[in-house]
Amino acid sequence: MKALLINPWIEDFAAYDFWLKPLGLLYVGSYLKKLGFEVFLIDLMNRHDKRLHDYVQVPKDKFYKTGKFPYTKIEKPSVLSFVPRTYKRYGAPKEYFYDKLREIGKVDIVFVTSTLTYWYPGYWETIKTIKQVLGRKVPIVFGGFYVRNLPYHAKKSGAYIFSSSELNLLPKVLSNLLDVDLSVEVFDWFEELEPAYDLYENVGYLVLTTTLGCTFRCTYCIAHRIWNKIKFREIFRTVETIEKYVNYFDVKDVVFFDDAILVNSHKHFKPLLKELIKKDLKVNYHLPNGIHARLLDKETAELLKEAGFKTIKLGYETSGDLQIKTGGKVVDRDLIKAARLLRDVGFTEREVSAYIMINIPDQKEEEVVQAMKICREEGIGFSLNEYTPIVGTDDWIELVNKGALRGNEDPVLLNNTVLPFWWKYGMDEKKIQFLKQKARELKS
Ligand code: B12
Ligand code: SF4
Repeated sequence: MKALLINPWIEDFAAYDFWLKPLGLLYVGSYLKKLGFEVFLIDLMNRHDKRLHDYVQVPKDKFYKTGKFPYTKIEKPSVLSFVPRTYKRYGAPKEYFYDKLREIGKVDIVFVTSTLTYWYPGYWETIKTIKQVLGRKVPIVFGGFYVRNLPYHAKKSGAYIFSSSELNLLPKVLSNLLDVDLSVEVFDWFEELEPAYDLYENVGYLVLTTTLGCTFRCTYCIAHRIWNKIKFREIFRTVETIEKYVNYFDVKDVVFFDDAILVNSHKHFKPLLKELIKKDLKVNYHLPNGIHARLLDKETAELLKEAGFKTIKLGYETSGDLQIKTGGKVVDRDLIKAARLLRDVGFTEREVSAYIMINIPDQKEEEVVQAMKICREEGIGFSLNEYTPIVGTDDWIELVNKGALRGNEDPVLLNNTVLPFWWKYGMDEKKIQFLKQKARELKS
């Protein structure tokens, strides 16, 4: 039987390919292969697909194969009409999608993934297009973070929703949908499978995760609610996967998406780093998903340097009382210690930077400025992320309880770019712009 995987479009005011790969969907691909499916992939967000150049001018890579997506200007959803920005569909043009769908031809089932909740218009448009081309009879299974977080909303896309992270539920779902017997023993898919990168003709970089879950409980984050507990993949398997695909695609950049890569590091990340150093694959490694400053020690810093890490993001978020109020994962002294350890082994501010969030509920402007100053004093960079209340987090529950959110907002209204234009409980656009200007001054 033939299965088609699709990484859908993103519709938003802004989007950047900061090493974006549909990791979850690639695991689904591997699982389907194990079930005996012939699997195809259309990744509408793969800037490194050579065929894309036949349809559109693809912006050149910026640093380490990241870069801007091609886009088409589109009309805003009516609920966003008040936002004075241009709305865009990022990714491959429609003609590319039509051609790819026609080329692959008849399939038995389609799988569409999702990530950020407020990107749903792009996912829905993708599903609509699939139906237009393949007809209404081919079942479309829709999964990923948005579907898991907002299943009732995702259902309105008209696809069959899979709102779990447990891939062992797939055989039963598929048996029902396709009316065949696909029974398979429950197995540890995260350990035994690897993301099915072989479905690509070309990629610019590799993205992997060596763990699932997080041991912290930050009030603004949902990651710890997605997986019941933290899971580590055996080191030798991760190394095997990296080596195999680095050689297969001849890529120079390998990216880790882990939420908590430093947890239990003497048993996990340190031995992994030592193996990667031994292998000497001549690639750049990147950690774009804020690591835990408190868990970083001298040995890890040295190993990161020796292994060839080029991007290290530290999760800092804010200075001030909110550090404890939001869960206590990091306080100033942890950040300072981590920055010094990394600087001592030779990392520069180009390689190490902290994520600072703006617009956390009850956050004061001074706290953001203070956090930026600490980064400057310690010789590391920083990037500002605008806060977004994620449905189901402690923050969101509190905001709903105190009436600062209704609880049933259209997900696009919770987009961090949109929030300052309407949400009177947080910072307004003027304050955000002031902090961004302050950031530019501190960086210059
Ligand atoms: C890595 C990561 C990033 C990376 C890259 C993300 C990217 N662009 O792809 C970086 C660090 C750049 C990043 C940035 C941001 N991120 Co982020 N990110 C993640 C993270 C940690 C992992 C996602 C992942 O790949 N997981 C591993 C795979 C294996 O899991 P999965 O995708 O869920 O797939 C599983 C299932 O869902 C299922 N599945 C998936 N697809 C499908 C499809 C089908 C058909 C089926 C059957 C099953 C299925 O199978 C998989 C196995 O179980 C998640 C948190 C998390 N732990 O999930 C946040 C998360 C998605 N990010 C989040 C946010 C808010 C952001 C930012 C907006 C932060 C900010 N304020 O700037 C930015 C936006 C970046 C951007 N423009 O892309 C939020 C989303 C909130 C929301 N409202 O949607 C999350 C949930 C984290 C959080 N804060 O709680 N992020
Ligand atoms: S913000 Fe980071 S440390 Fe906190 S729960 Fe989420 S993934 Fe874990």
